[in-house]
Amino acid sequence: MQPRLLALFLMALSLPAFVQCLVRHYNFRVATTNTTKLCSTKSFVTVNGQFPGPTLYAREDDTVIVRVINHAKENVTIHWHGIKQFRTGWSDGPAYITQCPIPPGQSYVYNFTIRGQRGTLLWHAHVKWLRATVHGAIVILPKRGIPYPFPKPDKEKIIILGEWWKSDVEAVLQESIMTGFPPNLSDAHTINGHPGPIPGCSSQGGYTLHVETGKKYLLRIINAAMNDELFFKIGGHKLIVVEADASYVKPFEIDTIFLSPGQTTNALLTANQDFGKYLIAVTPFMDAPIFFDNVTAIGTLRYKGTPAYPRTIPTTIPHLNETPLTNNFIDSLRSLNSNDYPAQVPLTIDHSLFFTVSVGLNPCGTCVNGNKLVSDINNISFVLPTIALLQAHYFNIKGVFTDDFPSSPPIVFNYTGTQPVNIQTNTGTKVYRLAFNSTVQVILQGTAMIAPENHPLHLHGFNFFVVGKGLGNFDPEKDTKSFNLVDPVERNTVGVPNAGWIAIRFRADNPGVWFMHCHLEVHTTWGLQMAFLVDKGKDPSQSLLPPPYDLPKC
Ligand SMILES: *[C@@H]1O[C@H](CO)[C@@H](O)[C@H](O)[C@H]1NC(C)=O
Ligand SMILES: *[C@@H]1O[C@H](CO)[C@@H](O)[C@H](O)[C@H]1NC(C)=O
Ligand SMILES: *[C@@H]1O[C@H](CO)[C@@H](O)[C@H](O)[C@H]1NC(C)=O
Ligand SMILES: *[C@@H]1O[C@H](CO)[C@@H](O)[C@H](O)[C@H]1NC(C)=O
Ligand SMILES: *[C@@H]1O[C@H](CO)[C@@H](O)[C@H](O)[C@H]1NC(C)=O
Ligand SMILES: *[C@@H]1O[C@H](CO)[C@@H](O)[C@H](O)[C@H]1NC(C)=O
Ligand SMILES: *[C@@H]1O[C@H](CO)[C@@H](O)[C@H](O)[C@H]1NC(C)=O
Ligand SMILES: *[C@@H]1O[C@H](CO)[C@@H](O)[C@H](O)[C@H]1NC(C)=O
Ligand SMILES: [Cu+2]
Repeated sequence: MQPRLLALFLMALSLPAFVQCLVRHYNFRVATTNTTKLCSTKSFVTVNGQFPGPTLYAREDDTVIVRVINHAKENVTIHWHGIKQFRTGWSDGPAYITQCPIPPGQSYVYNFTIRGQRGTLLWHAHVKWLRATVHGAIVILPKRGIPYPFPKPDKEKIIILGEWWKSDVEAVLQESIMTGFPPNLSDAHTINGHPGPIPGCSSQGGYTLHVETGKKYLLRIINAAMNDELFFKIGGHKLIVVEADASYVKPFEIDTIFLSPGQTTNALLTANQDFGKYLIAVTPFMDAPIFFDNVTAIGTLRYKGTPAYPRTIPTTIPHLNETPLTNNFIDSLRSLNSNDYPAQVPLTIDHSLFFTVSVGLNPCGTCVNGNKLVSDINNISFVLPTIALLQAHYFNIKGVFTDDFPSSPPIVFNYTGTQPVNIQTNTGTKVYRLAFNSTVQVILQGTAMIAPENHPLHLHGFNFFVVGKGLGNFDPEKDTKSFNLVDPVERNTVGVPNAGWIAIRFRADNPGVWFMHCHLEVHTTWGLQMAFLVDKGKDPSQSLLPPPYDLPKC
């Protein structure tokens, strides 16, 4: 080979190193869309006119630039759920926590780099209840040339589970705020926007998953519902779970997936059954006997080459209160913890926190019964400020928040026993302050107040390890002994079991203000929220980047 050609050849070989990290540009046009589908005629807000919205594709280490242009009448923000946003808190998205919302007619550029994560996440609006229709998938592929740590699938399919109200979702929220009562339950669950049968609504085609015999599919499953934890099941087929919340897990086989709102999972499906149609069921889980939201979304898996009008092969539909089925799934999740993907569980703890999560009742003069349902962490129902917390922190604006969020509840009681006589809460805008790179353990303790329920808690800015889980009251002597500090699952959203507790650990290596809240939107609305303020480190590379010039003002 001639020297010049050889040089070119060598350059071509090394080229992938140069093009490995890309900058990916997206335009998100937020606007009001009219629909006569989905059993109602209404206008609702979407991104680029799509429901669910567009998929954001990136590889690990890519920078993502999304220009969000607000053509709707409502204030908008977008949250990149599960993306760690290292030093880029300005791009995290929760309204009045990291940014003021984008007003109608304006735009804002989200700019972040994806590091140390690969798998499926979701993006969604993070203001009021807009995320009901403003959401979509985030697909993070491994770096170029790095394979999946599981058999390569032939095809990938995104499956987004949602909830649909026939009426306007903001009206449902407003009605609940006015009355003090729980908001109306949704009218349907959806699979990629298809509801399947809805009572009192002429049947519309459900979602169809087309498969070919012998092929292997990677299903990227996302629970984008507002208030419902969901079971997902495909008749006649097993699924092999390989990832949760964009972290690899030790593969395990199961027939029913269980996801809380905000949780995502990747599972392999092999099309190894006879030709035909198989039922896909998406149905809610509620182990507290308060509501009976039992509308199942039905879809079908269909083999290519199946003759016309085959019989659909059924599946047993999980019961509303089938707690053991949820535990089958949750207790199988373990970090992959391989050489390439080690589980870096903090083994020593700088901040040991104990947070109760509850529902309460506060006086409300204008409400129907003179009181309203509220929700709290350590007896504080969080009040959203009118200036974003991150802005107040960065520019040192006084009077927006205080940093005295308590590390334990004010009153010690039998959390999962009889409820205390006084079920009122305090209100406040408080953060818990953490030194840069300190390690944190939080015991999230459910209580029996008013409505003991499973609360899926979501933390922004970090992944955490779920080191322990149990029923009843957490016992520091006994329960810490059974913690898994070797290969606990790493994720961003975890269910605090009904009348039980969960233990999480993380390293506060991301400076900024990071929201933690229940991902049941109804409880977030009622105040089940707080924020961590993580100080900057000594090195300039350990501080928040300056705010972008187009950061919305309020
Ligand atoms: C949607 O419907 C409303 C009320 O019927 C109408 O005013 C509006 O122009 C429609 N918008 C679009 C984008 O069609
Ligand atoms: C994104 O952020 C990086 C790092 O701060 C900066 O260099 C770049 O100019 C930004 N890009 C856009 C389009 O704002
Ligand atoms: C909520 O449900 C009640 C009872 O079905 C109904 O009267 C009311 O109009 C609903 N509210 C909204 C905003 O859809
Ligand atoms: C859903 O629950 C309601 C109220 O408990 C019950 O009347 C109805 O039969 C249930 N529907 C299904 C499909 O299970
Ligand atoms: C707390 O209440 C539960 C349920 O009533 C009871 O079983 C348990 O023994 C109580 N625990 C303590 C420490 O009193
Ligand atoms: C919560 O705070 C309220 C108001 O200060 C108080 O009355 C109540 O006893 C507290 N409850 C608990 C469980 O700490
Ligand atoms: C955080 O602390 C750990 C353990 O001491 C250390 O290994 C790591 O380098 C620190 N990270 C930073 C960014 O300082
Ligand atoms: C939109 O946000 C601005 C700034 O926070 C606020 O003043 C305004 O009331 C909001 N508008 C609506 C309709 O919520
Ligand atoms: Cu909750």
